[in-house]
Amino acid sequence: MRFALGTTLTAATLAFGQTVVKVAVGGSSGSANGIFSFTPSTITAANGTIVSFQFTGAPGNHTVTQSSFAAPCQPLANGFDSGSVFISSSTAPNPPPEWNITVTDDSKPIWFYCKQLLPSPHCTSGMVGAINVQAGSANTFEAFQKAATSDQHPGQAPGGLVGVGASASARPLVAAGATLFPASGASATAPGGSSASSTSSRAAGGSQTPNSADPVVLGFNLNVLTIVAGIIAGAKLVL
Ligand SMILES: *[C@@H]1O[C@H](CO)[C@@H](O)[C@H](O)[C@H]1NC(C)=O
Ligand SMILES: *[C@@H]1O[C@H](CO)[C@@H](O)[C@H](O)[C@H]1NC(C)=O
Ligand SMILES: *[C@@H]1O[C@H](CO)[C@@H](O)[C@H](O)[C@H]1NC(C)=O
Ligand SMILES: [Cu+2]
Repeated sequence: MRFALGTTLTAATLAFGQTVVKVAVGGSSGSANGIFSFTPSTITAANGTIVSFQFTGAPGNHTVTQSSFAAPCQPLANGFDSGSVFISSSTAPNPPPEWNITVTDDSKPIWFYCKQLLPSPHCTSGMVGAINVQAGSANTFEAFQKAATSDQHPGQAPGGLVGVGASASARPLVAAGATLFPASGASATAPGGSSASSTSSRAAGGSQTPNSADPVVLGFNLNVLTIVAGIIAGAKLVL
């Protein structure tokens, strides 16, 4: 029984882990990495780690969109996507717009880019990032970023909250001073101008709206249930 309780506490630590890694989205004029950047551009993040994207690039209009090593500026099927966060002022709101994703599989690299095309395609300027690049692999961040600069047409198809190896449970938190596009989760423009509805499959673009059937939401609820059950079991032990 002691062992069972210990296991439950481990699950609680994973579900509510304290490890948070912040990544700045976009730079400002004069930033060391330029305007079209994620800083840091590479991070290592174990399962359960929250990667907290801080939209501090101002003025700016940026996304965090999952891609792949093979196609750095194209959305990955079933990938995550923040949508566009627009800041008009040259000073980012404080606190800045924020988007958290939680790493669910640290065994493979997670590649991402910014979809924005204006004033020139950000991905083509090297606005890409990576989580858990594997040491010794030929798939280096430098090779990924170099490949990004030769894609002149970054893909615009919307992704979802749940990605491959990392997932969000909500859209970015955007307070006064910033705007989220698309404004609502249900509508987004797919390539070719057709409208992707919330009923379309994730592979075809997916939905930005958290769905109670999403694995991440179910997983969270199951974890909460596990913890509650564990606390009850623990209480019984004490009694
Ligand atoms: C920000 O980018 C999105 C996606 O391209 C676009 O829909 C939106 O109009 C842009 N916002 C502004 C204010 O330029
Ligand atoms: C992280 O989670 C994934 C998916 O469940 C699993 O394959 C991987 O082994 C986990 N990593 C570690 C270090 O346990
Ligand atoms: C992101 O995660 C941090 C750490 O758990 C939390 O303090 C913050 O409120 C989260 N932000 C959002 C927008 O959920
Ligand atoms: Cu950008």
